[in-house]
Amino acid sequence: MAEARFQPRVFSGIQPSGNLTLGNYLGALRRFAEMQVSHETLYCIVDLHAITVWQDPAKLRNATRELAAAYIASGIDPEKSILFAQSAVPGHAQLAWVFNCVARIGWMYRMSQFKDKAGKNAENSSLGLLAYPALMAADILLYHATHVPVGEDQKQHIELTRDIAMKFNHDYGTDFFPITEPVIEGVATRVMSLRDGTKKMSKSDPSDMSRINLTDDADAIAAKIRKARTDAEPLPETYAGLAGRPEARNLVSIYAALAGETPDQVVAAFAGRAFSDFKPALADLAVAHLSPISARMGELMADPAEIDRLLAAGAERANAIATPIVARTYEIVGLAGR
Ligand code: AQP
Repeated sequence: MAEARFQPRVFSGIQPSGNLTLGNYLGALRRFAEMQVSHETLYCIVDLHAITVWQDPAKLRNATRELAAAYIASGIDPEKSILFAQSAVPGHAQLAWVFNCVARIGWMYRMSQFKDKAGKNAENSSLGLLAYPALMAADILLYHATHVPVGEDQKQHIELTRDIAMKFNHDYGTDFFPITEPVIEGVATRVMSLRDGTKKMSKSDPSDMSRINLTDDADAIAAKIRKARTDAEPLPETYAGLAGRPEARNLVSIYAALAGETPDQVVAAFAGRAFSDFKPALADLAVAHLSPISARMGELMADPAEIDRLLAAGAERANAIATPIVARTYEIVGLAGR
């Protein structure tokens, strides 16, 4: 039964859970800005996701505004893209409940992000942390989004979103929800920690030296890159020659992403040279890219009322798409409310 025809529509979100990193920028923000040129785009500040682990309320409110500022400073135009906070659109929580009843508990236990974040004490983590991927499926499917740009770490959650859409469609004999495609492209879909090349660069890593924050100043960026873990070997002739050297590969990939070059071009330009030569060039490149973003974020944060106004306008536009989709979902399921 062909109930819906799906226009290409892009949705993605970021948690307002603290310092945004170079990983968030290269894996997500920068690509979001590129996609708004050619697509209808919705970009969300997923504050309901953030509270799956405890957040200080005042800090959460500030982090929401700061993330809105980062979106805009990274090139997202709030007139063109729909930019909003998740909690301002009730449909996210409404659809998430339906998906909690469609998804299976076993699917949630298999998610590697849950295993990583819950750690050894999984029974003591919030129920929301376990159900996180059902809320993420609701975020995406609430807008019938067809494409979701994300970093590599979110691939498993998008696969689960597809499973939830398929099971809903199957259980209710419909094709109301699209089967969404992840968009994981570029050389920096998984930026690694500066202290451990096998771990993702993350805003919640306890070590600030493990990441470059979008708000770091030039001195902090240079110091973090100078102290980034590497090895004593020089750069080889080709990127393939960096096999087994995760920290070195990470720095080369970051350089390539920032410079708009291939990793092979970067390695060729520095072949035979030591990391002590490479690191200052990488630091200059990172500062040149991030300084204007951080300066623009500062300007935007000076007027929080304007950020709130932009987010409210975005929420209104998002609600206009979401409300009929929730109403139709409730009707399909047989719920009395509209
Ligand atoms: N290291 C990374 N490399 C590439 N992409 C990344 N992303 C995150 N880290 C990297 C992408 O950023 C988007 C938003 O992520 P998020 O904030 O919603 O949650 P996350 O993936 O859990 O990111 P963090 O930094 O690790 O946050 P915390 O520490 O709060 O959990 C996603 O598209 C993600 O792929």
